[in-house]
Amino acid sequence: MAHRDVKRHLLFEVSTEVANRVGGIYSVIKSKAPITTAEYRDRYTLIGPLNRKSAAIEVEELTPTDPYLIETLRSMSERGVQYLYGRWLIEGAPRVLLFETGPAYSHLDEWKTDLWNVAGIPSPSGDSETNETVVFGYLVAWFLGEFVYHDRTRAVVAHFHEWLAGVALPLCRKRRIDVTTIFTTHATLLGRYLCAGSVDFYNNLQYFDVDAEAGKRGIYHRYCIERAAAHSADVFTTVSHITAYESEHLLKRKPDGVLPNGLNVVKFSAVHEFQNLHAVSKAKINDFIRGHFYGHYDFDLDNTLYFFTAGRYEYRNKGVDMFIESLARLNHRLKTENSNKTVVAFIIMPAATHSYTVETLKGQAVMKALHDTVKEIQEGIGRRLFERSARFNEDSGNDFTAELGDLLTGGEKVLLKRRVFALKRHTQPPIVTHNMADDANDPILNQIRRVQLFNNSSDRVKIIFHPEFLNSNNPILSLDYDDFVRGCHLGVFPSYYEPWGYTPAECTVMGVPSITTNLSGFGCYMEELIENTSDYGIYIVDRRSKGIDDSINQLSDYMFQFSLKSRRQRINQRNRTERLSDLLDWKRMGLEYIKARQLALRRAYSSSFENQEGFDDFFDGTEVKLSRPLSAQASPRDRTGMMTPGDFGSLQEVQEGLNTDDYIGFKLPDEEDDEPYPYPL
Ligand code: G6P
Ligand code: 1S3
Repeated sequence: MAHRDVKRHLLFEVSTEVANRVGGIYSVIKSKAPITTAEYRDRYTLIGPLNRKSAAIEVEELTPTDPYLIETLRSMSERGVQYLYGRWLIEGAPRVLLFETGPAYSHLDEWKTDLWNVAGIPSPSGDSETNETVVFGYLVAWFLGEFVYHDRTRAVVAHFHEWLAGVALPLCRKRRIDVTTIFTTHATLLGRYLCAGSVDFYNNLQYFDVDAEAGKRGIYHRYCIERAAAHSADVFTTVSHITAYESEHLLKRKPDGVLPNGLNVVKFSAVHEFQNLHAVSKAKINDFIRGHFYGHYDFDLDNTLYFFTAGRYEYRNKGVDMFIESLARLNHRLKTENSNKTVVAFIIMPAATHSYTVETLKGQAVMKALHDTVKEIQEGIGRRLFERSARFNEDSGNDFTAELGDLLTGGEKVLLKRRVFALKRHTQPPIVTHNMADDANDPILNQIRRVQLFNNSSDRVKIIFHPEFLNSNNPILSLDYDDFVRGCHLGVFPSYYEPWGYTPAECTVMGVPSITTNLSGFGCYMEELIENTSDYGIYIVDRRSKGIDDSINQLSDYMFQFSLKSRRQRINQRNRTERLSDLLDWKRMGLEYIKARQLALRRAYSSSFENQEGFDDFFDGTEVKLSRPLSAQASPRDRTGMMTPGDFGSLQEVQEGLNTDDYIGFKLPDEEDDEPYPYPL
């Protein structure tokens, strides 16, 4: 590699979710933007494919000012490449370069042939996602190659997320493009596919015949891209130790380190503000519940707890199977123990639907009509009460209190009666809020049918399946996801496959307790950091060493124990949960990204470090401050101190000699060899 200025290096971060919400990676790069732009300013650019619909809302076009960038883009556009360069309208306002893939499809066949020739990666026709990946990858490699040809002075770090952005990695290596590369995988293709089936994944990871498994699932070519990306990168990382272990066995490269996901933690100036927000949001959920259960609204909202699960609809991977079964057991237990609590469990997972059901809309409409009528009558009564009080004459000999008995007029009584009659219904309150495209085969509905949680009056656990993400324009539950979370009491995420898991992390920073598992990156991370996690509102179900039935019982027991808490105890627990948020702040988590970039620079431009000032100075230049995570008295077991996530990872010895022998929080089972293949081939 040429001698380049590593201190003023540039950073390009490449992902298909730049200014384009698809899933978790969008959350990663968007929430990380403030700290990355604070560190790099205009030396940071995110690169993604152009999705005109979302870019129209999220991106403001800019004219490039960097002479090398201008030169590169001019040369590419002369050869027909189209792009949008601009500012992503999010906190931190990073620059983005979005390539239009459509016009470049004229090169598709040529590039596919090249990919086969240079990297041995096949790309069969008919897989549009792979075609998109190939075109995008070639555009990115083209851009990087041109850019470093024009800019010969500064070092360049190119950081790629997930296989969908990975095609450029083998190209950078084969073409010897003078950049240093990082590849971060947020899951593995095979991991996701294998876990979704009925395989004992974690106990057999080291035995899978990866090529055969990928072939059987029709994803061999995608798997090749992912594996090539992992092997071609200067630095290979993933989001948790559990996924590092998985990557080592399925992608056959041991990650150099773990870059856990952070959040952009917003602190309120008044500490108690988040508790007030809980009460405000809960009142909105209460309104929805009154409508949803109209005619069967026979439980006390003051003694009702809102549990929820949410995320991508991956029935088994996200543990929805286990959640529903545990709810059935919880229902039984609450009934037998004569509990006065009602649990309403929400499942928020998008599925194919044909809009809201009439029954769901009607529930909200009749409750709103009642509410409006009561408000009108209330105003009438108020006016009459005021008049009577103002005009009351003690000398009249009339009894003032007796006169108050007929404040409600005959007309008002009739109107009220009509509204109350409209609340009658002979059907059960619905489980699902939408007309499902395939009701009969929906796995969530079928599991609910199997355990017979039908929202009967006698049930202490009620279920509401909302198969669409929430937003504040929603006609029945008008809350943005974050506000909905704040209004709930407990998030339940019993995932089987969860490389990180933003959902419980988001609960934590909002001060909402949650249940996760020791098969999720987040769960392992918290378990490693805090001794008594449940005191802090992080309940971790053991899905690793326990059998499925025991795990379900543990989950059900956690929920039951939670139902026993008094309001005061819940408030105290929320305070403790919220206090953990510093642990998840990018100000802390982002240090791992810094270390990964340092390692990448050292690996690719080692000669450039010789005349640079010391590594420590270099590192200091980033000006990232670490805040002490927890208040002194409330500290859980003092494992945290001033440690950063990297102290549990492998990038701490960033200069040399990485130690990835041990996956913290997720250790390899003893490798007893000569086991038969885990299941029939
Ligand atoms: C917050 C509010 C309190 C409210 C409480 C309800 O703490 O500040 O005013 O009483 O929430 O908590 P709960 O767990 O019963 O929803
Ligand atoms: C992945 O998204 P998912 O929900 O498919 O990436 C996320 C961001 O790193 C991660 O939190 C999640 O566990 C992964 O599964």
